Amino acid sequence: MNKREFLKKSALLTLGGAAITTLPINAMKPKIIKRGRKQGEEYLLPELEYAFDALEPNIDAMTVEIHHDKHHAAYTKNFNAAIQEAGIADMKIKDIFANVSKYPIGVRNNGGGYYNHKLYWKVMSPDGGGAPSGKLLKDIEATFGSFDGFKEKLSKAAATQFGSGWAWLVYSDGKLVISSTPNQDNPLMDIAEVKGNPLLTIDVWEHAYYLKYQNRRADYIAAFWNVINWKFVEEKYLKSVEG
Ligand code: MN3
Repeated sequence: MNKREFLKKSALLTLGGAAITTLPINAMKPKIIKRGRKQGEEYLLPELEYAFDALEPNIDAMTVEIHHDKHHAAYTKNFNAAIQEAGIADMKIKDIFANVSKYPIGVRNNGGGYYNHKLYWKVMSPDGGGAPSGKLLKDIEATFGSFDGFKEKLSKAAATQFGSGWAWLVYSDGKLVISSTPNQDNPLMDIAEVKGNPLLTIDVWEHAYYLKYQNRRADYIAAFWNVINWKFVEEKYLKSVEG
């Protein structure tokens, strides 16, 4: 060790010693845990990456708070219990979904509830809205005629899903497809009519919009377009295409 390195190391040690009394404010903030779930570990309620009121005025703060902290939390808790009880807690979630018809209905309903909401929070952002770009935009235009045509078709799928459920943009068999599912079903499940990789989803359960929009589901769907995180959807699409 030369003198310069020695001095640098001493300075770091000194800093280390002093750190206890001079913690920067940032160090006090809770960390968002990004690591993947290890086999057999419990599924955790993912932290929201924005504040409850960050999607206002399109989606109101109380709806986001109850939807995340109560509904999504309950699905997560019940999914952990359901896979424990079914003896499949060690399985990967995609393998569970691919065989979901063989398991108790609680696995399907709560597993879907856990996964679908996790994706739903990701496809929204306070900086969202507008239109996608690059390959996704090009392929949407080639598949649905235009971005407006796509918007109309996905909105219609969301508006006409009877009762509770979800509308989807799916990468299915090398193509972009719009679909909808009842309850908490999703395109990764063996029971889905359109199977594939989910890219974008709209929750059309009443709990997703009723406080602000009451029975006006169409108004909620129109507002949803203002918060779509296209950057996230584009990345998910490129990964799906690459396989
Ligand atoms: Mn929901």
